[in-house]
Parts: sequence; structure tokens; C-alpha cells
Amino acid sequence: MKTKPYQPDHSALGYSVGVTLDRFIKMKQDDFPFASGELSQILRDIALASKIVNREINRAGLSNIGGAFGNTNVQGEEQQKLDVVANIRFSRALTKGGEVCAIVSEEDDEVIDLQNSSGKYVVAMDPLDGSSNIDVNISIGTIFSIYRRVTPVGSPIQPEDIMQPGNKQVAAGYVLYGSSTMLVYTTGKGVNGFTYEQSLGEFFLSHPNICAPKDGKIYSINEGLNSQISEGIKNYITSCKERDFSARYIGSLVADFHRNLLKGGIYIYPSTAKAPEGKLRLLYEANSLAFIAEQAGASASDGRNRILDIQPTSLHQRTPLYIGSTVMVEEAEGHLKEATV
Ligand code: AHM
Ligand code: MG
Repeated sequence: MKTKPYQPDHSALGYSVGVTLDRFIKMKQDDFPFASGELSQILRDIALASKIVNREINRAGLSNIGGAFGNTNVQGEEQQKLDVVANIRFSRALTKGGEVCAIVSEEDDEVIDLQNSSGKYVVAMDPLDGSSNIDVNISIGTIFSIYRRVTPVGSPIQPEDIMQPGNKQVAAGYVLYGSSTMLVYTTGKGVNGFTYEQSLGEFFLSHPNICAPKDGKIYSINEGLNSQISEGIKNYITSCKERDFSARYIGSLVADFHRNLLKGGIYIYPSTAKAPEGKLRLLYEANSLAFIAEQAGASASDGRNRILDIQPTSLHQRTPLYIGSTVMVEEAEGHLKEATV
């Protein structure tokens, strides 16, 4: 039989569609220090769930899936139907994938023990962040962190498997359901972003090796909180205004973070008079984005300490968050310090 080697066609007819998330994960498998296929499977499970959630979000206005679910979650916040849908989808994908032993979710008051004797990983997630934007067609997101359990595989889950500081994450990422849908993740070797191609049902590598600008001119904070925040933050905001920086605040953490990561900027959710620990949760909001920020060359702090070094003490613990371009985070910290001496 006559054969000939494969010759890729580089003409206009044979243009490349790019690198799919699946292929990228496979290519990068050797980067992981541990049994690599398992972590890859979790990332694939998350990607699959995010495609389903993306579909639900896209048609939310046409189906009966908008609005409140009628419950409040453990944080006392009203759950939206889509919060619940997203929680079901991500939990189910992670359960069926078989690599995870426990899930921490913003929507579940307790740790979900999957009773999976072979699962080596713990996932913390906010299945759908930006609740106030869900019903009004504004960008929202999913946030996730992946840890290796520290107790022996097959034994009952222990608090130390769950209460790990952010510096122990083996992977973290987010999905942004925006004007396009993107999945951005890190496994500790840089940050890569993938854009969803709806007609093919695939994420394609669109933002390889994301590097955040060291400095920026965007500040993102809910200025309606002005009467409740410290002098230090007020001074920092004033200094941003004096330099004609742009105020940009969507009120969806993932979207605000993503913009600032690409363009340079800072996102702040400070401690307030009503919420001295801030609003955002350490385990499944701050830690994940802090890991991504640092991997992209940006920074994340609670105003004093590196987010990734905070030892969690409770499941739904909150933390103030200063995240984004390193120069801006350091400046904000400087103002806080100055105001307290
Ligand atoms: P959620 O987890 O209930 O959606 O709350 C988190 C959201 C973030 O996405 C966003 O940055 C912040 O809350 C906005 O809060 P506020 O409306 O107080 O500015
Ligand atoms: Mg949230």
C-alpha cells in the first residue's frame, strides 16, 4: 500500500481552529507534581458543568429560571434559581468525575462529603457569583479552588483537608459568563484563558500566559459604602481621583477582577462598619482569585496580609480583599497603614 506523510494544510481552506481546552490540559499534564490525570479530569468536569450553566444563563430570560429560589443560604443571602442550578451542575460533575472527596460551596452550609474512597481532591467553589446581576443580563461568574486532601485517601474527611490556606491550592480558576464566556485557570505555572466557541461547544485557548500589568489606572469599589469605610481607604480613593483614574465597578467580582487583570487596576471590597470582615469569602472567592492574580504577576491582600497565607478557621469565613496590579495593592496597603499609625 502506498502511503504519504500527513501534510498540514495552511491555506485559507485549512485554517487552524486553535487549541481546545481539552488538548491544552493534556499537553500540560506533565507539569503537575502529582498524578496528573486526576487533576486534568477535575478541570474537564468543571469545564463541562460550566458549559451547561452557560446554556442556562443564556436562555434565562426565556425560561422560568430567573428570580429568587425562595431560600436563603447559610450567609443569610437570598438564593437565586440560577445559584441553585449552578450548584447542582458543578456538584454533579465533580461527583461523577470521581476524583473529588469533598466539596465546599457558597450554597451549602456544610462540607459535602462525597464518600468517595479514592478521591484525592477537595474543591471549594462559588458556583455562581454576582447574585445581584443574575436577573439583569450582566456578567456573572463561577469561581473554584482545588486542593489535595492532606489525610490518607480513603479515610474520613477531616477539617484539615478543608481548612487549608490558599498557598496550598493546586489549581484555581474562574468562568466568566460575559459578552463571551471564558474559562481562566492556573495550576501554578502561569495563567491561561480560554474562550467558549458556542457553535462547536468547546473552549479554545485565546489568552495564553496572561500577565497582569504591574500598575494600572482603574479602581473598582462600591463607593456607596463610603460612610462605612476607613479613612485609609477613603484617602486611597481620593488619590485615585486626583490622578484621574477610572472608576469601574460591575458588582460581579469575576468580571471586575478579569478586566483589571487584563487592563491593570485594583478591586477592593474592604471591611465596613456593617461587615467588619468584608463581604467576600476566603475559601472560594478570595483564595482562588488571589492564586490566579499572583500567577499572573499581580497581588492580593486583606489590606495587611497576603491572602494566600491566611489560615482559614471557618468554612464561610469572610475577608477584606484588595486585589489587582501590584503597585496599586501596595499603595492601598500603604494608605491603610498610614491611617492607623
Ligand atoms: P455573592 O457571592 O452573593 O454574589 O456576593 C459577591 C458579590 C461579588 O461578585 C461582588 O463584587 C460583590 O458581591 C458586590 O457587592 P456589593 O453589592 O456590596 O458591592
Ligand atoms: Mg459569591
